[in-house]
Amino acid sequence: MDTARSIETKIDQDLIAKANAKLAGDLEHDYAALGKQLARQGIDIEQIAEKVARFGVAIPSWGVGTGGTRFGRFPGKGEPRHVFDKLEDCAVIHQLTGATPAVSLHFPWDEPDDAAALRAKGEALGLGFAAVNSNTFQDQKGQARSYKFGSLTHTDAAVREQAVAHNLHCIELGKKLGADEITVWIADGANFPGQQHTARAFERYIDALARIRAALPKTWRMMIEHKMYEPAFYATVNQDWGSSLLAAQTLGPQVFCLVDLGHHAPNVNIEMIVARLIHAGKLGGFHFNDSRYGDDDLDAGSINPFRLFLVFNELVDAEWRKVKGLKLSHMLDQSHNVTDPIESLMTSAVELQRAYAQALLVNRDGLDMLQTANDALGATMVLKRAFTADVSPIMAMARSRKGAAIDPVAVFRASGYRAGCAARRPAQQSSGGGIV
Ligand code: RM4
Ligand code: MN
Ligand code: MN
Repeated sequence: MDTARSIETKIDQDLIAKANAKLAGDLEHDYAALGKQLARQGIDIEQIAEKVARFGVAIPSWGVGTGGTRFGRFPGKGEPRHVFDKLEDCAVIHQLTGATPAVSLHFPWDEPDDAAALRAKGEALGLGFAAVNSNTFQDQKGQARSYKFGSLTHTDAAVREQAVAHNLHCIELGKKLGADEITVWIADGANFPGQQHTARAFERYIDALARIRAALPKTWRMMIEHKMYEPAFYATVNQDWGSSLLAAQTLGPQVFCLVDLGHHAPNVNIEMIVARLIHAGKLGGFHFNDSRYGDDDLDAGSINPFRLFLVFNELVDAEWRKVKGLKLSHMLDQSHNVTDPIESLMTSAVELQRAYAQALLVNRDGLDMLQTANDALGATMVLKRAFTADVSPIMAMARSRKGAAIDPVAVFRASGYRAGCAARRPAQQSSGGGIV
């Protein structure tokens, strides 16, 4: 969805236009200079800019509230109180970046009293609904059975039943909102060797997922998300991409693997996992974030931008090879503990576009030749050349042409939006996502 279609703009469009006018001259100059530089490599900057402009990533509704750790949470002023407030913040992110046209909701955190009203609000704000997420990793008030020892893979069939029913409910809600995907991440696992029967837990996982899949509309996809550890510290049931792929293959054509960049051991080669899942026709999408040690949920590109580039390099390569049936859902999954979530989400979306733009600069035919000739240094230099290019003017131009902000953070700060939120949203317990 385009910002131009948005009815309720939260930040004065005039403020954006005025701020852009001040920067437009420099941007034209930088864009033209980069265009000349790329032309010498046979690259048409306009083609890159068009692709970057079309790139969108979904905002996780749980990311717009201040995050926390198990040691504490330090909420900022003007946090969203409920899903409607969250949508407004997401609309601001999209208004200023033009890069986040959809929102990924998490139930029951975002459970609406009136799904039609929520859908209408999204439409009014120019936002669509990406994958819905089920939550069977926390007990909710009034819930009959506890997830302390698992959900979809629990030893007690009644608990599994409850967890399946929740997922079916999420699908129903998603249908009402116009979504067409569900992401299932479970916390099920064990803290101690021997606690859980490794093989049987996985069998129960497949059985429960098969029941959810049976309720999927034909046009829907289910994505399953692996995670190495946390909250289970010895083993998780869907621990790694191998388990995830096995489950997705067993479950058939509507089930795909979702890669959350933070869900692997620190030195794992994620770009290779991406390539393998593409090969298997089972890569469904991403939860983008960055990490140094574990599932840190830091801002995309903030710790290891080269790794992010290498992931996008695989995606662009697959596009270049015209891999059939590749459909990817891009989502952020981050926790913002010390920054304004809106600022973090805006810059993260831009960092994804940066990695994408850089990957588009890779001379694929040249790389192919160098690889065939076993020219290791030459080949790696092709990637480095693309990665070290400053493509900022491309993203800025894409934003400017959409009426979004050339400098989103500066406009956000000048807009007083957060102070306005603080005045109209009295502090209270966040409605979820801010606490994990
Ligand atoms: C998990 C996982 C899921 C997300 C929850 C909040 O670690 O990344 O995708 O739904 O956190
Ligand atoms: Mn995730
Ligand atoms: Mn995670």
